[in-house]
Amino acid sequence: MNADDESAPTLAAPRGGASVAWGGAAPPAARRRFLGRVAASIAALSVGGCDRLSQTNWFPKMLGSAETLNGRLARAVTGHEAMAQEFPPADITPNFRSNGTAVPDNPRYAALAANGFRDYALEVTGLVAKPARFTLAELQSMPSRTQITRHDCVEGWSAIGQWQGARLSALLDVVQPARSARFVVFHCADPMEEGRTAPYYESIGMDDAYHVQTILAYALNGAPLPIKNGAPIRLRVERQLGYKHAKYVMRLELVESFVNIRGGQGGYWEDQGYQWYAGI
Ligand SMILES: Nc1nc2c(c(=O)[nH]1)N[C@H]1C(S)=C(S)[C@@H](COP(=O)(O)O)O[C@H]1N2
Ligand SMILES: [Mo]
Repeated sequence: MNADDESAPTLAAPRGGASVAWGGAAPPAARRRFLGRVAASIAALSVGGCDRLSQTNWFPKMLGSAETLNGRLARAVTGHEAMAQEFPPADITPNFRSNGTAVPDNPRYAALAANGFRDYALEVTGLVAKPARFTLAELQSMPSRTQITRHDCVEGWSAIGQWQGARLSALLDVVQPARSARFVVFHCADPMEEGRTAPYYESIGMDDAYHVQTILAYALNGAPLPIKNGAPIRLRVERQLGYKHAKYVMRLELVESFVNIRGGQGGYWEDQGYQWYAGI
């Protein structure tokens, strides 16, 4: 791959805004182009066959929520189990930078942090048989995974870090999602606007939720997760872009749909126009 392969890679432009360029360490352009061609041909097919397809029962189920289309296309090509690339320790970026919130402006969070997060508990609510709370110590004693991966931010930077965390699949096995649960929503501690009414949030589908590399990370590069990187718990969902990796996670909510949550697009940045499925 040469530098020319990285031409014109952009995320879908936010509504009414400028498009966001990739940084230098973007993923293989060839795969993106391939996905793009697949997307284009399926889009063409769908448009051509729309009237006929929409008569069937499965069509609304399959395409009823446009936000899942990119994810379905990516999985059609790469499979549910496809792994994000992992790296040797020598590749770790010495000082993993912070982006977005570096310290949540939230008195409740400040009190938890001041006490070393000993009183923190991750709540799990929504469509589960057994709603639960997990202290940090409980999360640290659950089945875990340690992985060295590259974080790609749409703002044009990447960094490689070693993350350790509880497997989200292990936590889901405890709370037992209902069959109707289709998304895990991550509610964070950091308010994004004046008045503290709108904290950061994100959501992922169940295939990413059960993926082996999807963890609730409590350590970075062998040390407790720094506050600037999301302490005490931040999501790692390695096949997607940086903004999906919710920091300062306080509550998980299992839902069938996120249309009634906040702006209805499944995440803080999605509500500003970014893609819900942010595949790398
Ligand atoms: N709660 C919360 N999570 C967040 C953000 C944020 O501002 N608040 N920023 C996102 C973005 S855009 C990126 S690139 C990563 C940055 O993670 P880092 O601070 O560990 O580098 O966190 C993501 N998760
Ligand atoms: Mo980002």
